[in-house]
Amino acid sequence: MTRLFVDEYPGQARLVRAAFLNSFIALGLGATFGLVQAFHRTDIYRFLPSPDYYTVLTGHGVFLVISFVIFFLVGLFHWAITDSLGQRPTRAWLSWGWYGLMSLGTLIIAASILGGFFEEPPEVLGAPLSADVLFTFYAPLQANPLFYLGLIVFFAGTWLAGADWFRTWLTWKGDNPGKRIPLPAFMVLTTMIMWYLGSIGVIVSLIAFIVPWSFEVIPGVNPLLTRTLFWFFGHMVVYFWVLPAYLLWYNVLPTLSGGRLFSDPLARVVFILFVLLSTPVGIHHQYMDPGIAEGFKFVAMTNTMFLLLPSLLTAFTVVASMEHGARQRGGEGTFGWIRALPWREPAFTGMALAGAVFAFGGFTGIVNAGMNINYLVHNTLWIPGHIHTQVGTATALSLMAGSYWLVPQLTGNRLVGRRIALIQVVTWFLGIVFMTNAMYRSGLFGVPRRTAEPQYSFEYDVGIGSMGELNAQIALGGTLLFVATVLFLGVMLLTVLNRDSEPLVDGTIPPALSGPEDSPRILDNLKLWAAIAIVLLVLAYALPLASIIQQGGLHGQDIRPYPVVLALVDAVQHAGTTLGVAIY
Ligand code: HEM
Ligand SMILES: [Cu+2]
Repeated sequence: MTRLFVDEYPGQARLVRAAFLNSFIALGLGATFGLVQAFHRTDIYRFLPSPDYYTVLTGHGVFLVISFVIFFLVGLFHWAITDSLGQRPTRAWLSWGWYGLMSLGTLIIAASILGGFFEEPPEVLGAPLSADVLFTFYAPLQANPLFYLGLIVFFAGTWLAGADWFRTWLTWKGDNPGKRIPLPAFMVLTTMIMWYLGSIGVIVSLIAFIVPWSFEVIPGVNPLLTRTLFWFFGHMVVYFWVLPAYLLWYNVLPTLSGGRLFSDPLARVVFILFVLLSTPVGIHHQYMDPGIAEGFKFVAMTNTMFLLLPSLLTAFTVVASMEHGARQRGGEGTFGWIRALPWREPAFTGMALAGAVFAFGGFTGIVNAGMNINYLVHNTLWIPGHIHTQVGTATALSLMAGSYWLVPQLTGNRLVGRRIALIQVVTWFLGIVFMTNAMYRSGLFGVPRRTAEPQYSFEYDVGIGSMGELNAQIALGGTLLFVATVLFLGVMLLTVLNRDSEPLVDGTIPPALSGPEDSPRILDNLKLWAAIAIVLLVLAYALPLASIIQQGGLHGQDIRPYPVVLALVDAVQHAGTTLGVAIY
């Protein structure tokens, strides 16, 4: 007997489908931009003028890591809360309210970015409609005010979504006094506590500084302050991107492997560690920023190394669960059990490959985190290499694989093209191996990131292979990724249209081998963990922020672009005076 989410909660399924639809549109747009970048920056095929590269790159970053991932996340979380608590969210208008705000915010953001493609962008709110500020939108790069307003509306939507799920949980708690929070719901709630705490930085930065500055209400901003507030949020957000994948790995992957989750208590510990540690580490993105004392950077580095712990625990728990599943299916031997896993199942294979890539991303993350080695890779193509193994694959591929399992339960339609789905996940995996391998290596030879023209006018001296070979791999990898995206979207579209069919999946998630009753009750005390997280945040950020404001002021100097020629004349005159000769 298949138990379908859509039959039990038709209203909730509709909202999840709507969120997924937005997510998939963003994925299609973002992947197209990614392909353009891969061809442009390797100089293999160009059809846009280079200045437009930054519009493309902003769109790529924002559509993928904001719209694609976060819309999927809210859909997945809405499903997880409803399904695991067995409880409908209490107010339908509230649910559709956050969905509406997030969609409106996204439309505004998208318009402000895409406006940049016009030769003469229309004037909106006193500035040309364009937002070439990349997804790290701190000063001094400045976008049209609409871009920031769109972000604020979007963030408001996510806050409201969290409120919706907390309400649902409180209602459930009232009806089920003393019961342990089911694991998927626990993951949703802890992730949202993390999001509330971590997004405060960027919201303050937007409302107090960047928006007034973009409207020219205040003369300038302290760039280091907006950077620091951005990264206060900027590291936490990477976990916000990855935790939906974790939710799938902990809850769905063991089932798909034919077994059960190894340890529910360990999973709870992992999510609490993220609440505590994911925000007080943001300064590790600022090792190269002048104006922040080395000591603060060192503290951030130490915190970051602690943050490896939850990832390693996850690797252990998830692999142990897969092994358990494989042995249930008759797998034997030290490694022989791996063959007994259901490799023909696209949802399984996609998630397993995503997990494998995540491990590589984790190792390269340790390189980024080291204060001294970071100087080697900072702002090189190594960094997008890292991004694409983490959010670009661990998350994106898990979400796509998860869709193969979840979308049939949300639509009541059978998945179309299982073989194509299998080819799709493998194609993505191959694409990412080519692209990121070449990105990592290019980075080690100093090829910069975020530039349309990385070739300058000299030849890079690459250790092994050649620059041509690295570029070819980036273009090939990018093409495979794009093809995989198109296949995924095609399978999804056909599945949604596949009306008169019955899904083959069963949505039941079996209980963990070591269940919640084995974990201390204090783990479910969300108030306590939130309070400790706030203390850690204050400890990590109070002094650096105070010192930044003391040095540069709340609003800093006027940092409008300064004409270089004038600066040069000044400098020459200054040199002349110093030397005792008058130069005019
Ligand atoms: C079709 C698949 C994709 C291709 C071909 C692709 C290609 C690229 C390339 C070539 C860059 C480097 C641009 C530069 O630094 O000059 C880049 C940057 C980036 N990509 Fe992708 N990518 C793809 C999918 C993804 C996905 C799925 C995600 C996340 C969910 C993602 C997130 C990012 C981010 C965050 C950056 C950095 C943006 C910035 O520096 O502001 N990409 N991508
Ligand atoms: Cu970080």
